[in-house]
Amino acid sequence: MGTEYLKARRDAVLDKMEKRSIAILFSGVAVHMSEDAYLPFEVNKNFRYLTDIARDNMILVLDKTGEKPESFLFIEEADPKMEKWFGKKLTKEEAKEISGVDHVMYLDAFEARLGFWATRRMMECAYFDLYRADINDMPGYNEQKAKAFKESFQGIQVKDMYPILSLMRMTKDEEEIKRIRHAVDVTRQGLEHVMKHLKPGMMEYQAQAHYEFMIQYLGAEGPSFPTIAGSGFNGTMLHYETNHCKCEDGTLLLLDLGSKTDGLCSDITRTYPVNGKYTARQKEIYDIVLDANQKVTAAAKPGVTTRELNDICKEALAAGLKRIGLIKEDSELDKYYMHGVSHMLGYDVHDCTHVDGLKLQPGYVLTNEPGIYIEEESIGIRIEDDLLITNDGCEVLSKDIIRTTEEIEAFMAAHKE
Ligand SMILES: [Mn+2]
Repeated sequence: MGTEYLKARRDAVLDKMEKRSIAILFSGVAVHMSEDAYLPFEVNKNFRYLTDIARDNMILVLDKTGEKPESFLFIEEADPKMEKWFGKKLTKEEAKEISGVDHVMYLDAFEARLGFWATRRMMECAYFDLYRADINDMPGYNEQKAKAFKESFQGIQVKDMYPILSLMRMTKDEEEIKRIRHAVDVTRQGLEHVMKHLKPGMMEYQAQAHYEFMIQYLGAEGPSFPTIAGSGFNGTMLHYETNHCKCEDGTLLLLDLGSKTDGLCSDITRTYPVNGKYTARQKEIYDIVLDANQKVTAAAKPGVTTRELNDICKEALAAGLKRIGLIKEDSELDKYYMHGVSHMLGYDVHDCTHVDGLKLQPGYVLTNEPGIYIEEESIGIRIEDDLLITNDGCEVLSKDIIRTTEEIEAFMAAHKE
């Protein structure tokens, strides 16, 4: 496949940029945690999307000021002394081979080059990634750089490239779909490993360790978000991440987890019986959640909105809970189900979240995750699959991750030590 898919992505961005403009995208810098320790480096996702490189201190420039559009990558020049401490930097040749950009240069050439674009090429507009998740967040690295640019180039308009990238990233190309499939398959193997070992008395963090061992063993970059392993009552807390309790006999273990492979994420939830058998009550609730999951899958197709999927989910859950007498009115469902059924999935687990209310299109990848949380019975059940929207419906990317109570009980029974 080479780097054709990256060139296609960059060309699509260039296509949407204004004439006499450039786009400047920083990969970011590692953030200090304390003393000389750093937080794990998180590359800017748009930078990775356009280069397939997850390294700090790099700059991608898409240049639309000349006769034909060109791409530039500015990288650090290796210092052998520093490499002894912090590992090898990419060489120009390696950076070019991975990204397929037209020109790779060292960072010290960046300013002169910027001056050239600004004056000799009469650049009118510069795009930066100005995304901020929350209005109260500190400005990110790219936003700080945009501010500095604005101050030194008063006559050049600064624009946000995030809307362009975000819309593009909603529709996955073949390479992204291939990688998400892989991430989902790694997650399947991780979950099967948990099912093989799960038994009463196991600590939640041990179930987490079984999962994370297997995905790491299979070469994943790591979990795509902090693993949620909530047993019994803890399964009713949506973002329980402490995972420090014992999985008691007769309870359920809710596992909401994912893997990241080559930058792309999976996000799956399964709810297993700790001792290998669901109680009649657990099964009753489980099947209501599964019914909602299946109805959402059946409805997911181009033209439908995630809001409509959520309505379908709520209708199914409410009907089920009314049937077993847990609620009388649809409005009471809020007590047992309080989140959306779906979010986009991609380079981020909650991918391109600002694009709300859009109609689904072929190539979108999203989750399908109904749940029921009954605090007073310590029953928390969620079943989450990953869907790829096709031309006339959807494909369940996680179809091979077993989900019925019968399949799960049979699997656990077959692998009891
Ligand atoms: Mn999810």
